[in-house]
Amino acid sequence: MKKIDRIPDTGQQWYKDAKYGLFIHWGLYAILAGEYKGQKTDHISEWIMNTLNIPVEEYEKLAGEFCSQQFCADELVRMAKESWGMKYIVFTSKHHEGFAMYHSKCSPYNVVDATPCGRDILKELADACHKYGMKLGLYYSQAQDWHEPDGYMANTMMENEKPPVDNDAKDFQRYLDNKVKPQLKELLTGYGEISLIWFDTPMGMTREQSMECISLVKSLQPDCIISGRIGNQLGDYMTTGDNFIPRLPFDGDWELPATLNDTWGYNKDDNNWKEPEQIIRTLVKICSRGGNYLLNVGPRADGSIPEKSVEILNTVGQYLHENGEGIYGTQKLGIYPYELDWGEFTGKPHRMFIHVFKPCKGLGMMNLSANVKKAYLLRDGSELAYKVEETCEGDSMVTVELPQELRRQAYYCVCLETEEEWPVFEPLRG
Ligand code: H79
Repeated sequence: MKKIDRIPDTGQQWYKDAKYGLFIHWGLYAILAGEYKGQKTDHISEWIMNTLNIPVEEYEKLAGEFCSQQFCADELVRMAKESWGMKYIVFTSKHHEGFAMYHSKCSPYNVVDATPCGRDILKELADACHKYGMKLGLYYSQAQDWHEPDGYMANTMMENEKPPVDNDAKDFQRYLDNKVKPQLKELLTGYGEISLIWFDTPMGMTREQSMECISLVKSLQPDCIISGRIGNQLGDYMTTGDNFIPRLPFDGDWELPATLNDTWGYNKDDNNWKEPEQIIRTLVKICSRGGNYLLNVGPRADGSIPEKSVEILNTVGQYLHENGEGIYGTQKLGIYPYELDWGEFTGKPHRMFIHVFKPCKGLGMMNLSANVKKAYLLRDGSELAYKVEETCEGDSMVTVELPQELRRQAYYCVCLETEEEWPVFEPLRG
């Protein structure tokens, strides 16, 4: 595929400043929790219908078991905002399985009409987001729909047999006109302000078909951001590969969608949780390269959030509570020319933030050229001594000195106030 160079821009300051959001993957797959008729899936759990070849008529029956009695949108949104420090939420309104997690009038395969509890989950979530001033985005699988014969990857499956999917033989446009567009219209007219639509896996969609979705969204809510995965490079920002971190700063708006374990939807057997420290380092790396981190939780079928997810996110939230000034609203700096195993940098005009991940004797930054006015520990404002010098080899060098007790610590942030708007990282020279 040939890619054109273009700097993606959402034009939305809230998105550029947000840095950290909550992805929620919740659908019928949560009922199976990674296992169907005694068989466990090796893959991401929301793909179980496809990977274990479950026929549509069988999978549909799950809706009759969906009970969301533990789900409390108010509590979840409050926790995401206050404890976890997240600035936006993206919720799966319809994943590849084709099931709408809101009251759709154009498909009875939805959480109100097809389940015993009949609650409009999206309505509850949207109300809570609007109450707490949390930006709300909706994941919508526009190309894959395994419930509709004309959706990509939908099979007419026979027991224990999986014919290869011939996506080309489908009338994809018919599905787009009859389900996608009417549902997008419902989502953008029935739930108040929607700040982002998170399209995914465009597959064979043509440029015209991607444009049709975009035009519809923008005609209903002009400020609504379109994710990179609408396809044909027409998104408002660049979406990285799932769980892939760009090595270098990227020009333009971008976002990394990521998991806390190895699945998006709930899987009862997946305990491969990342450490909170790893999440913090990833968040800082992403900020240092100019992006946003969209981090996932997969609620259980009853709507409860796995305790381990809560624990990890709470710990990350504490870092943000103390050091958020060095995360939210920050921008990428230039490319620092040396490997640093102890930290990463983020910036705001006249302020450079040094996030420290390891116990250090002092913070020495070779090839950093800046007129430093002040250095202080971000969490309490206590001033730190520093030296600005030139090495014997003629390179610039800034060193922040650390008091004894800080030398033993990790996961703190130091702010350098500089005369210059942006510090200069001098390139290596021969
Ligand atoms: O919503 C999450 C994923 O379900 C969705 N994007 C994120 C945000 C996604 N859709 N497709 N993919 C990710 C790529 C998936 C590829 C695989 Fe598979 C699914 C690898 C293993 C399971 C398909 C089935 C390819 C091999 C088996």
